[in-house]
Amino acid sequence: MNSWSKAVEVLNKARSVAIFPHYDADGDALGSAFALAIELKRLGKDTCVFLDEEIQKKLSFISSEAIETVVFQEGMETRMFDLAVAVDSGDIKRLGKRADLFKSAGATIKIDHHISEDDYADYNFVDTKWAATCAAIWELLTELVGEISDEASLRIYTGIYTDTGGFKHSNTDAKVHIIAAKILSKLGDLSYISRIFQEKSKGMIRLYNIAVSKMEFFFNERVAYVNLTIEDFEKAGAIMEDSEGLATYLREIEGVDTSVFIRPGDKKDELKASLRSNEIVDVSQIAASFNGGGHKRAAGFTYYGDEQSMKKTLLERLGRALNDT
Ligand SMILES: [Mn+2]
Repeated sequence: MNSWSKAVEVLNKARSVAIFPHYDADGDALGSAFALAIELKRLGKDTCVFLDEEIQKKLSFISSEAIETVVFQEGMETRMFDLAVAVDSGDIKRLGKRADLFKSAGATIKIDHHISEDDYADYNFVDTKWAATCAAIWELLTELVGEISDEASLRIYTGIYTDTGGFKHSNTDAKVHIIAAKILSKLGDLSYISRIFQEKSKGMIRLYNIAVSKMEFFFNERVAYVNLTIEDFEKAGAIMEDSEGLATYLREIEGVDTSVFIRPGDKKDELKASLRSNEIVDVSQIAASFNGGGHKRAAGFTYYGDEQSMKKTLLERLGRALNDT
């Protein structure tokens, strides 16, 4: 018995499968969802991907016209599914409005690589050592179908590419290079994927400019902190998506271990914090202390209240984490 045999058994038995990436779906969540959906459809299963919101334009190439994709709305009529699979979603809250729909399926599976205690599915396949959920999906599909299609392979490559920051972050391991090598040997030049993710809108460049002018440093310049307000976004002519990558950018500053990027959330008094670190602070622990989550080197949380009080508490905790080591 290998570790995927139960998942293979449950997937084989199901005739209809609903797939759930987390809300604010990123490359790994969408790559996992569509790679799995494409292969399940190939096996003749009734397959649907449920999302909390429309896919952002940049990531729309990961979706597939061949796959039924539904943006879920409260009260929406949906059919019953034999099986629901959540991908890249550490806890049930990450499924947003779709949590009840997920739980209503005949059986549930979670496949994920975030630090979490929430085993919310009937069958939980979780390993924080997977660089991306797409790396787990590759293993699972290899067991399930043998030869993975080019369409699914492309999506797996994309998820691995995004979660490893283009094979640069500390989670980049031999396994993802082996998977990528197998995919590249089939699909050839995939450099257009890195071009898609490196491309920056003018709004983004103007926003980065404002961010640089607002940077603050703490603890002997080992923490870089930027808070961008609605007014900053307006001044830059930028949309929320344009702030992506900003936390990672701040982490690249010489001498910085941990970067913090704060932006407004969707609701009033809601703040979204993104944390990145190089080698000292375990930002997943800091994020967890604010009811957030993530990985050791990349995590985030949502805060309700004013920025100054959040900043005070956050800096105290970061200071402690830096001195503890
Ligand atoms: Mn992921």
